[in-house]
Amino acid sequence: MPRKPLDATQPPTAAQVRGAYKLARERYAALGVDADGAVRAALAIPISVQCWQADDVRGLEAHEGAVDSGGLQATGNYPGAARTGDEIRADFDAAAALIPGKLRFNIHAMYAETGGKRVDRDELEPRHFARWIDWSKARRRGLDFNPTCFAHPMVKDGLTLSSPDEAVRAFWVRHCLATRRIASAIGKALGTPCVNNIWLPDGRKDSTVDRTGPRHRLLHALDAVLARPMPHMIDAVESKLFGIGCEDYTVGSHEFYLAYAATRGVALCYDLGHFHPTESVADKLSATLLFVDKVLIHASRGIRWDSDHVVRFTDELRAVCDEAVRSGALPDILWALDYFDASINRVAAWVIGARALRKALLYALLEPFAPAAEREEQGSGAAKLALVEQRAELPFGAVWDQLCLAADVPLGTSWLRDVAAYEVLTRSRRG
Ligand SMILES: [Mn+2]
Repeated sequence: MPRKPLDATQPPTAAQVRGAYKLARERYAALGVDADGAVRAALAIPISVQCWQADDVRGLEAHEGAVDSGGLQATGNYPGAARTGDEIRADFDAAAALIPGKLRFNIHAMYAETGGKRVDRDELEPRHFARWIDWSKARRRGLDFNPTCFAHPMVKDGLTLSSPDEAVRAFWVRHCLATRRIASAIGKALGTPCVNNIWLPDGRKDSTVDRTGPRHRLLHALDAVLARPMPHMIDAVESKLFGIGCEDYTVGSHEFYLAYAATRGVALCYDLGHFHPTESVADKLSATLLFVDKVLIHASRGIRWDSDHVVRFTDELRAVCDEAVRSGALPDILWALDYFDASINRVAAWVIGARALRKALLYALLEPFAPAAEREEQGSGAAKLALVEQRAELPFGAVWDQLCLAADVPLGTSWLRDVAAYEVLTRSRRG
């Protein structure tokens, strides 16, 4: 008899999930871990999801005179990219129904909706984001923001806020000031502070001789942008190791922004894809948080030269979440996703990344780390190692399924069916 083909997207039943969870909860309780509490805590952590996965970082401007200004390149031509604000919002509504837990949305200045009128980036106002605000309000979701310091003719020789050209620098200072006003208006309208994260691509391709001048100019430009405190928003700054076309020198390096955030009282953004592959962001957290009040995590996944692959439940992501929980720093950490993959279904890319981060947070909250920490303190290295290693044997999957059940989102990979149905619906319209 021919065997029925296996359907890997077939989810477990609710009864199966409840049965497995009951046993798992006992197993964790025996190690001093409250699984119910971990599920609740993991669901309550807001994850800010990046709008730019929907449209390959194209933005909603006409792109008149847009230039490739370095460091950002979406690869792939999977059909169905969103073309308008309405399409991005509809796509995210579809994705959000498949992601458990509290979500925020994260937009860039280049997603302004100006009613067909050309409004340059230094003239943007809160009203140009009214549709994003209304949509977020209706869904009771927070909204985060970013200046867009790339893909614009005023990026000159790969430089923005660090340009030697005073007119260029002044333009980007005005743009960044506008984004802070917009972020403040967003935060006020939605009743939750809006994170405004400043990243710029400034750098040079090869054998940079003057490494001081651009950093000196960036320092003063940022001070001009951030001089006045703004209510209802949180300022953050984000470093990068290198970008395409600026392999030799990045003005806003890690050291630059670490020192900047510590001395200026702004949040520091760690993008997991913006470091040397052997460098551990997890290890940086405990040191950084001694000097910086808030850290913004951009969960992304670097592969060789690219920093923007879809987030997965990797060792690196787990290490960052573990460190956030073990150190007690969860209240000081803001979680966001930052990647864009144009080679696969973009709604699925959101779902996979957001579920992976939520999973890693739950995994961290379920860690029986107190006994291991005790052994470490007592100098029992082998016992600590054995206890840490035991974690892989615990029934984590049963708790994750329970979390999805509690959040009323599809179990296992059955969400793939929802994504496929949505794809059929939108493909006919988007061509
Ligand atoms: Mn980032």
